Amino acid sequence: MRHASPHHRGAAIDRTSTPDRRFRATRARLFPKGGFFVILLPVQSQALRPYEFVFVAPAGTKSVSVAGTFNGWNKDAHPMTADADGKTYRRRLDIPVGKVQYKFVLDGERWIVDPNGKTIDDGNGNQNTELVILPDGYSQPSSPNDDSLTGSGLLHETNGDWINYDRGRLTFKLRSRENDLRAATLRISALPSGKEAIVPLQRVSRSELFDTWQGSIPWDGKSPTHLVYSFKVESGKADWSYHGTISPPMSQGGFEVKPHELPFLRTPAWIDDAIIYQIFPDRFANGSRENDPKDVQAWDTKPTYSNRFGGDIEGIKRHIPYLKGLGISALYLNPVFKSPSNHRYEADDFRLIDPQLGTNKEFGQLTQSLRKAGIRPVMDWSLNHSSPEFHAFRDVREKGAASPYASWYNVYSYPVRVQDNPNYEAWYGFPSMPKFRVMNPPTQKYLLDLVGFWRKEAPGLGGIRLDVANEVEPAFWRLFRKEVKGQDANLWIVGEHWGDSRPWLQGDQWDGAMNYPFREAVVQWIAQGTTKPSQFLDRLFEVYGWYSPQANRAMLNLIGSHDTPRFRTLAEGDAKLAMLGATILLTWIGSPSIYYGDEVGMEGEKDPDNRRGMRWDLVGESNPVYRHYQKLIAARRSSKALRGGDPVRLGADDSGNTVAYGRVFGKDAAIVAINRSAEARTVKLDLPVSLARKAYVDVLSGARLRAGDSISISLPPYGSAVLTSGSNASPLSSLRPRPKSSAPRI
Ligand SMILES: [Ca+2]
Ligand SMILES: [Ca+2]
Repeated sequence: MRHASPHHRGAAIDRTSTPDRRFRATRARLFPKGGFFVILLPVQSQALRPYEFVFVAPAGTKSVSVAGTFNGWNKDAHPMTADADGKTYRRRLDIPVGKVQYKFVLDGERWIVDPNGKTIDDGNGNQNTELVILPDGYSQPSSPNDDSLTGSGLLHETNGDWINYDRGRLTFKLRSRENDLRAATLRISALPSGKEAIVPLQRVSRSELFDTWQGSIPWDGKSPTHLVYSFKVESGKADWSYHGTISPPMSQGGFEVKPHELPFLRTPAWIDDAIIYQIFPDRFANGSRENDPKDVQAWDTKPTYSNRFGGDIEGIKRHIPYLKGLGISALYLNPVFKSPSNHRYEADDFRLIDPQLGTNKEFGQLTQSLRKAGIRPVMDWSLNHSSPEFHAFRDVREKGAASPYASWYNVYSYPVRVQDNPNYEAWYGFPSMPKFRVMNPPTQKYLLDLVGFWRKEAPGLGGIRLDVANEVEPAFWRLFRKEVKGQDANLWIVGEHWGDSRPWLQGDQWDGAMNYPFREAVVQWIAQGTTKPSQFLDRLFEVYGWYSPQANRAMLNLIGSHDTPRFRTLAEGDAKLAMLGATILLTWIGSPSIYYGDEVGMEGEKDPDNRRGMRWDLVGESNPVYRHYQKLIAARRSSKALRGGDPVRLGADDSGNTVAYGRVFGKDAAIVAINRSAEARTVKLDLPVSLARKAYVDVLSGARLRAGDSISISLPPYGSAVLTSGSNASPLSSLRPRPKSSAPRI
């Protein structure tokens, strides 16, 4: 798509006379008084453009706000104001150019799409309104061969969105209009030494609107450094200097940054190598009949929203050998706090293990035993809300406004009524989930103190998954991160958010997020067959491009969870397609999370059916799905490239229905090829230097392959290959000189 959606409204604001305010002042500098030169410069860079949201509310609406990708879907961030007519609500905001999504929020809880906007499905069944804000100048064509530049597409800023530190290198990103530049170069010098480097940038991704260019210099991640830099951008025979403003080539001025002062995201090292297994505690294994609820159901009962199967901590403990044998290294447990529901997402008591699961002591023994077995336990905390039985809310129910806990919740009127349409703020309006005011000091203290409490109670704790984390104030997560990392920098913080999680992964909140956009891409191409290979690979790399490499590695990648239908069921029960999904899950960048039972090919519709009792009878080498998972896990454990390597795009063949990508970590390499067609295919790939001239083993078939500058991979119908480079790479690889780092250390 090249043009603004014809559906969006109110966009006719000032398209020409308002260059981004940050650049207005500097523009004048280019034309010094008395100067005689006149150079036609492109329109200046644009990060934001003003846009007015307009919504005509139904009668009886008390408030309307707009929430979207530009404010982290925060319904409180941007309330709209009613016109004199009392029903037309407006809000003018500066919106990032490019694609954004939003919804209107009525009375703080009803999320609706813009009836006058373009509705899109986010792939998870959620409908959002999509808005495309084009920078100036996009109506003209662009080419890397013409002598012109769409300056409004250029962007770089001196913050963590554009500069990153990871694995010994400082990386700089530059955005340009898609297909506009022939080349881009970073010119950088260090103060006070004046030492300089010229770094040619690589184009690392391309979307409909923008290209992303990137280059890096070595840095140790901590030494104080003062850097001054600018970008040389070239199109056709022309070139320009960009340093916030676009100037004639070789003009003075530059961005300045002290990288040691930037709050780069620092994630636990262990998560880079993790393979996660997710357990819904009531459904994994029943190790003790003594703690069973009175109405416990038979293990193979069809799940309902309320029935219970008696799964418990003892059951998990007894299956540690199974988990260890499977090769997983982290265990994500759905909530275990005392709770009235079988999913336990609303806690009666955040300091007490549900008696139907066991005791705090048993839980501590479990976490210790898991760690001994090389498995880091990850707890699931729902700090957004409590149950109505939580002591604070119970007190408010009993004492009303006089309760010392009244400030812990948003209560609209007293007495509190726990019933439909509750008179207090609740998650999704569910009376069973009264929402905390997490920034209320005593509430905040109670919730932050849980970190220290559970670190003691659950020795070996590896991480915390944050439920509905996009609905909690970012200010709270900033405090939460300080608390967690202050106690143990190795605790992994992973937030639940189903879309683009960039706002939370800037170094001050979470380490990673549930990677539902990844899942959506795999589901659509593999399970449902509704997208083409090229669309699939584009989307995978687009999502990858959202985040820093370390955030990508700390994502919880999944193809199914307690909140989605089982992958195999979405593939209409097809085991081969389920195995292709597993291949991608276990070979893409990010920490793969296996939803219990997927490894034996379990099925289940959307919840609660996706929470069936674990099928222990399906575990065994004769089960091809299980064998496939075993091989993939073993491959990931033995290949540095598969665990932490950067992804490399190799090819997508829409007519053959195949995809291939690589993973590269130093000299270690892997190639993954997927055939989603019913025919056998041979995929021929031209390889970049990082993957070429190596000896590979297909961990799925055992076949040995030797790659030259290209490779041919034979794939069975609905089959895949996972090639990992052996420790002794082909002697051919020594014939080609390795590319030298283009930047000297400064
Ligand atoms: Ca151009
Ligand atoms: Ca039990």
